[in-house]
Amino acid sequence: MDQLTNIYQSVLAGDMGVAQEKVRTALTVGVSAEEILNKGLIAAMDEVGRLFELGEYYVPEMLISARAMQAALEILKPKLAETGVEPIGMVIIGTVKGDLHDIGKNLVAMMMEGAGFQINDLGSDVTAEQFVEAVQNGGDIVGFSAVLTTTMPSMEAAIKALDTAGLREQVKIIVGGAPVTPDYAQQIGADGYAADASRAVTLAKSLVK
Ligand code: B1M
Repeated sequence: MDQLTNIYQSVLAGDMGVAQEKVRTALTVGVSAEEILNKGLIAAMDEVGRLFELGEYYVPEMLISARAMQAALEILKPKLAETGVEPIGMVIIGTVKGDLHDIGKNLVAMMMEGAGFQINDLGSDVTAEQFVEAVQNGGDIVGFSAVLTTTMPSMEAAIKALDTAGLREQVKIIVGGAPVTPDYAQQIGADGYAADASRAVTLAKSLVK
């Protein structure tokens, strides 16, 4: 089995220790962090989602695969966040209310950090009030992540809360997550949408210029 297949299989099996070991090995033999991320880790999570839809995986299997992915990401983090530059802006980021999916959000935060942004990561299941409170303490960009179709409206609620608090014009708002689209972003009054973590970085940089 090649390096990427090993990583893919370990996440699918939910084996944290093996996933970390395989990522370390792949890095040692020169596989790039981007390839490990996209062809190993994210590909495995897509397969987990497919197996869940087929009824072959249940929530516990999704959870242990997610833990293996998070553990593997910790090994990749120094590579993804390699930087030496001064902070170029502060990003407040969180997965919105009702949504516990934090892997994509963590990835966006990691790559933003790598690009030189200071990060205030509020975690997952973040309420509109928590976003408002964070913006009151400073920030240039607010990033909302939603992975469930049912939690997308929480993004709009948070934008409305920032508006009501008189803070909307102080920050740029970017949104993302698997079910989110550019049209939806525009409809709820966000300043931008990004399909993945590296596009989120490009977008954030363009917004702080
Ligand atoms: Co859940 N889950 N889950 N789950 N889960 C999905 C999302 C699902 C698509 C699976 C499926 O049916 N195929 C489905 C959602 C269906 C829908 O809404 N359309 C689903 C469901 C139904 C559920 C539950 C309701 C299941 C249940 O309880 N019956 C439940 C909901 C819990 C809740 O949140 N309230 C649930 C629970 C869970 C776990 C807790 C077990 C676990 C999450 C653990 C964790 O995150 N710590 C989990 C997992 C792991 C998944 C899958 C398998 C993987 C998600 C993931 O991490 N993907 C997922 C299936 C899938 O995605 N294929 C699934 C990898 C990650 C890198 O991708 O998050 O999309 P993603 O992030 C991407 C982009 O979207 C983008 O960048 C990232 C890549 O670079 N992006 C941004 C994300 N945020 C961004 C923000 C930005 C910009 C870009 O700017 C700010």
